[in-house]
Amino acid sequence: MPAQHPTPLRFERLLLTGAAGGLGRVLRPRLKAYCDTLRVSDIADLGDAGPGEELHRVDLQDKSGVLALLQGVNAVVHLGGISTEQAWEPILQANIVGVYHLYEAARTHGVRRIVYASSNHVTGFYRQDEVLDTEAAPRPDGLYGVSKAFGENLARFYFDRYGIETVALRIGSSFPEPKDRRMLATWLSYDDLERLVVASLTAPVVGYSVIYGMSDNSTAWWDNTKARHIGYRPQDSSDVFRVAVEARQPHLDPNDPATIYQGGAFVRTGPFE
Ligand code: NAI
Ligand code: 15L
Repeated sequence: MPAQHPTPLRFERLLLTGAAGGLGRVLRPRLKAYCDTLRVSDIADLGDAGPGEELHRVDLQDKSGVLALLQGVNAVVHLGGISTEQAWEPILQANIVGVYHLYEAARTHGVRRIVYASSNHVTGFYRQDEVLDTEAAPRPDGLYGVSKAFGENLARFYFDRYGIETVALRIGSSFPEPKDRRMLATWLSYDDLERLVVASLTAPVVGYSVIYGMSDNSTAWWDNTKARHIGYRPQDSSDVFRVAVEARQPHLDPNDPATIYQGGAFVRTGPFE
């Protein structure tokens, strides 16, 4: 039975990986309210350090770099890595080798909790007429989805073996607005993303948990009932965009795999060289 550790509501030092990316740039200013020091990392340029920030330019492939990155950190929000379907080699290095480096570094330094940006593409080959709960078996829709399923499995192992807690966020589509009809179901507003990440960091006990990252959308393919212990309450909804989105995309091809499956166009993207 792994040891349980109290979770502080404010952290001394939080690590945000992937801080130069789309969601990293959203969360970077917001997470400062929850920690004394925010350490941000990416392989890409991070700009200048703001008050209370530490900048680390680290490639997730670099085992010793990742080890140093996690020193002195209380908890991690792990967004870094390849975020779309791409060639195997970058996915392998960032999302498989990289996530292993992250968990090994967490084990070495005694980091107790990781909020892991997984993806809805772990279950992208379920149909859009199915509603999944958080225990549905993975049906990845590409190598990217497979790599996120690997990260989830690794996280589960590091909890069972070493007691490192993880909340795996199967994020839907987190953008300023839903871009198409599919995103009316998958959309996660930026404010709800913050609520989800903060709830995942601060819930007293999470063990290894999976939760889908979506706002309170009327159309939904996912049921987070089994993740209620995390205490995430979405406040936004794609519904306010519905009329405009449907006007932009009035017709859907019922034979298009992107219309049939939850993963949308990811189910027919690739293979890449
Ligand atoms: P993004 O692609 O904009 O950001 C990812 C960041 O990771 C980039 O800044 C990139 O430089 C960095 N990165 C890539 N390879 C790296 C490496 N080898 N070492 C260090 N850093 C590396 O992606 P976005 O949209 O910000 O997503 C963040 C996370 O959330 C990703 O893990 C993505 O898979 C996941 N996610 C995002 C969704 C969304 O709607 N934005 C939906 C589902 C999952
Ligand atoms: C993801 O996993 C991607 O990171 C993001 O760019 C979106 O494409 C999202 O899924 C989605 O399914 O809309």
